Amino acid sequence: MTRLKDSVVFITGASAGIGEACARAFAAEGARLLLAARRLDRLQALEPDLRKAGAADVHSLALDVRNSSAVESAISSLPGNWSSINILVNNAGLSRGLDKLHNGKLQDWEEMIDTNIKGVLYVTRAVVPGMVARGRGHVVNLGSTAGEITYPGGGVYCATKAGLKALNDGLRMDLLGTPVRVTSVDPGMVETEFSEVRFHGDRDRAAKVYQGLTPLTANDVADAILWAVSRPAHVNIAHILLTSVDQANSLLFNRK
Ligand code: NDP
Ligand code: 8X3
Repeated sequence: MTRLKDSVVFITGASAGIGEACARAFAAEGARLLLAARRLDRLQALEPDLRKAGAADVHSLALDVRNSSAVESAISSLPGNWSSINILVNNAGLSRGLDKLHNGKLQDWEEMIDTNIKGVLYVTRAVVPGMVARGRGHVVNLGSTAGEITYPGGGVYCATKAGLKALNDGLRMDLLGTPVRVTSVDPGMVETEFSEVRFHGDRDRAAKVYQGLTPLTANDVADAILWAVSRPAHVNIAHILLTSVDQANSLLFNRK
């Protein structure tokens, strides 16, 4: 088992949903949590709870992963005791809209591509060289069932997650010969703020996404991530695909 106590775990998008659940799960293992999101107030509000849950320390950063220079300077200016990141959870991401591609909004596309692809690249580029130099590290990327099978209206979101799958595999190949591990955790539907963000704050429409079925919870996904990163150091989990029992893939659901 890889022990997580006192490991520095950097989680992007830790202010809500899966990222927040990961922060709680790693806190319970005694990790040192480096948390990033645009809503710093939310991260700071979580800190007391995380410390109470067992986090060895917590450091929160206001960061928009779409801003390459902000990412670079946030990582290069970390205080010495935070700079040796052991685990990176590339979780920050979002979907916007469910329009047919030929009617899609350019602003929605830019946001998804800039966050889900370019944001992951910027953070990975800033963090992974240090892992290689120190001879220790694990990168976890949040993929999706959407990266396996495209669904109508989701073309651009699905393309970002399919692209991320390629990046995950490419990074694992490029890191061959180093001890740094790379894992993609690909959930199906998880009830978080994801759909509310997709529908630009329309809560009624968001609630309908989960009606009549039992979706995954953010904790279910955090569990899978915790399992992947706690395998013995010679074991690399390349890919975990998980759905609720009410979902077979991106297109097939059991709705009552
Ligand atoms: P939430 O909307 O609940 O959380 C998204 C998190 O990402 C928030 O903390 C948000 O923080 C952060 N975020 C978004 N944009 C940025 C940005 N530009 N810079 C920094 N942080 C950002 O969604 P989920 O927890 O569900 O989603 C987390 C990840 O899981 C995403 O990559 C998503 O694609 C993926 N996923 C989600 C599934 C689902 O059904 N929910 C299923 C499969 C994968 P803030 O707004 O404060 O910046
Ligand atoms: C999120 C899952 O099916 O809503 O990646 O796109 S889905």
